[in-house]
Amino acid sequence: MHLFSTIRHVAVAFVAAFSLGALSACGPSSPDQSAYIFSTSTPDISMDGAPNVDVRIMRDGVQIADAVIFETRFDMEPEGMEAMTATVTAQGSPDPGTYRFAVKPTMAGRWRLSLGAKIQGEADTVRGSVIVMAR
Ligand SMILES: [Cu+2]
Repeated sequence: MHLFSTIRHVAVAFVAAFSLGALSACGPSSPDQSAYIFSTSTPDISMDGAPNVDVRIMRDGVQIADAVIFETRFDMEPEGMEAMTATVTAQGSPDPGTYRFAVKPTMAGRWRLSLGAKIQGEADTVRGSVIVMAR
């Protein structure tokens, strides 16, 4: 289980790195990642239980309500600990355009929630992340 989880994380990291490379090369088939803004209304979360992180995805000032989130990763990259990951579980949408995730930070500090989504009109996966502070 742990090994599988590690392999999956490595795979996700590789895909992310590849996407960045494609982006800097301005490949014609890569989606316009920079057009999508990922933000959170829950920048501060508790160390207790499984707090919610709410993420909003916007493009051109419009909330994206039809995203299908199929990749999630919660890690301590903002503190230089990218290898430290913790549980993240999708909780659906509390309102259209907001995506909720229950997380279990194992250490106080800044955590990054990275998402990969299928969005209508985009052939490729759209990726983004938000940073929250666990106290
Ligand atoms: Cu850590």
